[in-house]
Amino acid sequence: MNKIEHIGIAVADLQKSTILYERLLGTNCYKTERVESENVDTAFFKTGENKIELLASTSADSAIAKFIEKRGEGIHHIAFDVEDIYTEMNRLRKEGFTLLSEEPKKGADNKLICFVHPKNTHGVLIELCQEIK
Ligand code: CMX
Repeated sequence: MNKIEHIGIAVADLQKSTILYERLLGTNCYKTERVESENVDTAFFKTGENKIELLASTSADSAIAKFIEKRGEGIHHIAFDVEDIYTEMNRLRKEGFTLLSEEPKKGADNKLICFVHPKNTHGVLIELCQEIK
């Protein structure tokens, strides 16, 4: 894995949280995007080499809605940039990790993504993401 690509933060109100993170980071959100397949609206910020992704649910039964209901707002996942997501998924399968999808999915910000179950990783949801070239 190359580097931390972004940290995902689950929020209840994307508009309010975007204003707050713009004040916090001293930089404007550079992109908002709805990801239908994940039932989320996202807002992205650049912080040097890395990014912050705010995630708000668009449906009551989404992963983000369930997360906030159970654990409240906060850090939802850490995403690692990978060169080739298929190679990395195979490597992790062989290492015994549980991947949350058989195939990569199209995620926000022009990425192919796949998640690793947090039960394998000491309670931290890990995302692999590969830039779509
Ligand atoms: N980080 C750490 N633990 C998490 C978690 C997270 N983000 N989300 C859920 N969990 C924990 C729960 O607290 C619960 O723990 P306990 O068993 O100790 O109570 C356990 O995982 C099972 O959780 P659950 O509420 O029963 O939820 P599910 O099993 O239905 O789903 C998960 C959990 C991680 C498999 C599911 O959220 C998933 O598939 N996530 C991947 C997709 C996703 O998160 N999409 C949103 C982001 C999309 C994007 O970045 O674009």
